[in-house]
Amino acid sequence: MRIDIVSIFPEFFDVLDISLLGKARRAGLIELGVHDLRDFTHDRHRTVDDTPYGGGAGMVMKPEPWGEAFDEIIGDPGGEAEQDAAASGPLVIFPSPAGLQFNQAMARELAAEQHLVFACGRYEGIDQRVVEHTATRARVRLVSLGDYVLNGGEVAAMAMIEAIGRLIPGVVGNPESLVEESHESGLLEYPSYTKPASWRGFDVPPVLLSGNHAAVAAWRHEQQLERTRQVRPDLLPG
Ligand code: 6GU
Repeated sequence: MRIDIVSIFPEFFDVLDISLLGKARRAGLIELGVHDLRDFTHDRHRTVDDTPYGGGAGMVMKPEPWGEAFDEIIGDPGGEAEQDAAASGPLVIFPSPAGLQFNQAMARELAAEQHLVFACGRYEGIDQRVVEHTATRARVRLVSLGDYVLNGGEVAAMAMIEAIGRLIPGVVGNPESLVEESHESGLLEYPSYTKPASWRGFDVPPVLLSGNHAAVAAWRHEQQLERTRQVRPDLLPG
């Protein structure tokens, strides 16, 4: 998968060199391009924002640098090819608290894409025409991390890239470890234990030491249900 990121803080994404995703990049499973939005400005101050039409607090990101950044990253399919490009080309994600809420199902869906572009806005957001114009040459989605406010799209993009990246085949060494996690089954994950069997007066649940695989599986499923009932009843059907 190819991932491009446009941001005024490209150094935010330096951490993608380390850990699992860094390894995936070195293995060629993920190709990453981080672009500084200011490189697409032409004034001395490398201006990316301006005051909002209609008034109000804060600043809005100007459309021109975004347009030039996408010209370079997406290209301009033009004319007849536009429809095809929009169907099979990159998917552009605008992290935004006004977007559809990100979840594991969306991460799975996005992990099947060939090319993702993350457009990280700051301030009060990006001029809306950037979204509309980009939609004429690529598929576009506004995606939110949840119902709270971040200062910009960078941390949201990072969270999505980690959730998506680990679902790309080969990125996580043992694919079985992906199966029993929270949200994959629609339930929260069961609690895990390792040695020693007794620690500071707390014992590992005896069923896990029993060697009875069916009993272990049943206990784990019951724990998933109980945890989900307690903490996230909204995830349970009915
Ligand atoms: Cl994607 N962006 C910003 N700025 N704030 C958020 C968010 C995204 N998701 C939740 N809060």
